Amino acid sequence: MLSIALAGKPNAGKSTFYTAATRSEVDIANYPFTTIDANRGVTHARTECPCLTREERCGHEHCHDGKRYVPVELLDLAGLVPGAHEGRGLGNQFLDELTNADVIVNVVDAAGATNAEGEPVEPGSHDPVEDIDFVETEMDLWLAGIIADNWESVERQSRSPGFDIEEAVTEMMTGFGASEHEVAAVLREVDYPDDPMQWTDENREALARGVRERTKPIVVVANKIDLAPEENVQRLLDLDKPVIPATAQGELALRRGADAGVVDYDPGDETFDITGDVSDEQRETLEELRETMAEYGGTGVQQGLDYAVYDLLGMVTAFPVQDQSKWTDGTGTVLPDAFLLDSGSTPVDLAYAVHSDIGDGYLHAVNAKTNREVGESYELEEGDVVKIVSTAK
Ligand SMILES: Nc1nc2c(ncn2[C@@H]2O[C@H](COP(=O)(O)OP(=O)(O)OP(=O)(O)O)[C@@H](O)[C@H]2O)c(=O)[nH]1
Ligand SMILES: [Mg+2]
Repeated sequence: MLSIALAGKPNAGKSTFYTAATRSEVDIANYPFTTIDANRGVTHARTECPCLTREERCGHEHCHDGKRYVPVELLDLAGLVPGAHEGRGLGNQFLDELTNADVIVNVVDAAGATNAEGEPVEPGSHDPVEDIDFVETEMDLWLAGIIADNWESVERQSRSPGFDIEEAVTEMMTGFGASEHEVAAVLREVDYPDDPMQWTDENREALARGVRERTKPIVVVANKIDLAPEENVQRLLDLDKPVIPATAQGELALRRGADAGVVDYDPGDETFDITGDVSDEQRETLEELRETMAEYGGTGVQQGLDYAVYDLLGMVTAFPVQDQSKWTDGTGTVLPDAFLLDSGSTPVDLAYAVHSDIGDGYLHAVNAKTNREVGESYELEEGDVVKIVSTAK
């Protein structure tokens, strides 16, 4: 499953975002380092369900009126402080977890109500722009440190005939989840000595930064917009980076309200209806939230997840079916599964995602929207419904 990690300084609202997005209750509190051990759960990316092109909605448990929710993993990590790569704060073990994720959501306190260490301060008194870059820097320095720890082995290899620095570095970096292609692209961009003995910390940091930039895209979630001065949010939005304004607390209130049957809201909606009995105080809070959502186009939680999955990673959602006219599986469930695949994926990749046997026995595929057979090199598009014909069942 695709994995999204929530990173950022302590007290920014990561666990609130996580609780809202996964609906599993974890500790939330207004002091730094509430979370110590990582929380791991399932949330969803939202897309349009292909059933929208048909007369009837599919009725799948993950389809609400044509809004389709596709499972992805979400990780809630301990807060990160400047110097974490050297062991400050809760240290650096969890930087490992960050680098294992496919994409990172950097949760920032846009209200400026917490300082660099995550301690509560007067709202508006800390500049949230300062909280953005350090997450990248900590990841880079941590990775550079690991490269340095492993450098001796590269130096040793260089004594053998036929040593190739590019090969040696590529082998090391693919161990961290980078592809050969990505490492090659980084090495083309940075200057480095051919002799590993002459590499400096700067060379290793440049390598680490290049690999991290290519393999760990980051979206900033500017959280606490309900509390934030508007100019703070605007300054964050003006940065030359992807920034999604959000109120994790607002999303949590709506999700709890929806679970309790007092509000009608699907994650990612721009607004909601109050459908049950709420106290005057609750109504007032909800009406304030409605105004904030109107200003920013929703609570930003679902939008942040969707941005990570569809914009940063460029994934496509494909729906395999067995019956190309009814769009069902063998038991009659309509649009039973949704798979997130890298852009450029083919029907063969989808077959392997369903099951390796289906992939191995792949014969051909039919686009069930057009009822036309598609070739092996056809690039799947968002929302494709595909019947795979395979020797395996
Ligand atoms: N006003 C407002 N407060 C929020 C929002 N999101 C979270 N908070 C509050 O911010 C404080 C910290 O929230 P947490 O979710 O525990 O933050 P965290 O980033 O997980 O913190 P650590 O685990 O310590 O790293 C709590 O008091 C939350 O209620 C929001 O959108 N608006
Ligand atoms: Mg937390």
